[in-house]
Amino acid sequence: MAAKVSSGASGTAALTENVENKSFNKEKYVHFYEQMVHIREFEELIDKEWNFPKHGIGGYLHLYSGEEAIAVGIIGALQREKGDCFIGHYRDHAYALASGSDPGEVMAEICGKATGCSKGKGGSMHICDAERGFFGGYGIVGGNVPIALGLGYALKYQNKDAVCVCFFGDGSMNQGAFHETLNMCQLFKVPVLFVLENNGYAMGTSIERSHANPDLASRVDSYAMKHEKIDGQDIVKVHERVSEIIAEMRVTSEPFFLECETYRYHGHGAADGQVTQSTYRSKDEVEKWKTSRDPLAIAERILLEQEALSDTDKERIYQEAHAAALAALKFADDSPNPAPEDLLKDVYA
Ligand SMILES: Cc1ncc(C[n+]2csc(CCOP(=O)(O)OP(=O)(O)O)c2C)c(N)n1
Ligand SMILES: [Mg+2]
Repeated sequence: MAAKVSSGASGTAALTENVENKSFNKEKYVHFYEQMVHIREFEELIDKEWNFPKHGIGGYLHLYSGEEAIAVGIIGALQREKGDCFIGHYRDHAYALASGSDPGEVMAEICGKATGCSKGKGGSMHICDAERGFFGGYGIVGGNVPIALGLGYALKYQNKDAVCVCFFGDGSMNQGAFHETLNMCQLFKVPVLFVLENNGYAMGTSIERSHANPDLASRVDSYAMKHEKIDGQDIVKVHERVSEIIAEMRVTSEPFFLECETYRYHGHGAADGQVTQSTYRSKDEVEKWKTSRDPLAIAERILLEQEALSDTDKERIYQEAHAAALAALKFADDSPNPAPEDLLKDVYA
């Protein structure tokens, strides 16, 4: 079944209404917009280049294009100095880039180079940057969710007023460990913000075909956990609401479940091209999301309306982002492969 294009803030009037009641921080949202453009250009470049053997991009590659407002809006609400941390799944390049990781190191990891953030031993699904509080991407669907409970428990144990954010997809919600985690997290009052990136599909299977109750946020009622569903395409809505939720979590130390409605533009993985993609979702559906719900276009409209961005700025930001992505790829291409004698270093035996 098709993922409905949400009626969210697709019109200008709704966007204005969304920012009118807040003291709109132009500088912050221009920065978020720049981050989203950088992530989009980075990923679109990889999409073009991934099958050229010279880059050595091996294994899996899952792109985040279309979902950028979630990573940027939420990671932008974290405070590293307090000890906030986060963990993600395999669609993970954007988490690192949103937290300020070096794009060259992220690209080098994707290309399996020694200069990569996981020393070239993890690849695309295992980007991490513990210094920035990013405890990694994970290839096992739902595998990161119990780890988030451990990270959150450590924060509580250390008496920090910090939170752990756990990003995952709709597919994770049908894993047993997901449910054990939510039960324990609510029982022990552990400050984990569970962020469901609901893009309507787990690989080629729609929500309607795989979830007995397709109202996903309501499923956590079983654990008496607070939950909410928001439009994941509007960076202002995401960031403002998440900032409020996190501020409350710092005081209560209780978990929260946030469903963000979103859409991925590319196939599930780089090998799932447009041809296979059209067997489970129509080109028309993909186009509708791209043209009416694109997070970058929504941010642009808000910033133009607020006179925080001009067409010239927009052009410059895109050029800079494209140049940065090319520079990251060059850094990766010029970097050495991991040395054979380092094979067993930095890995668990
Ligand atoms: C435990 C486990 N089962 C199956 C897979 C194969 N698999 C990889 S991604 C995926 C779909 C997950 O979809 P979702 O959680 O909605 O995330 P999305 O790809 O939509 O971001 C599946 C079934 C896996 N990696 N791990
Ligand atoms: Mg999904």
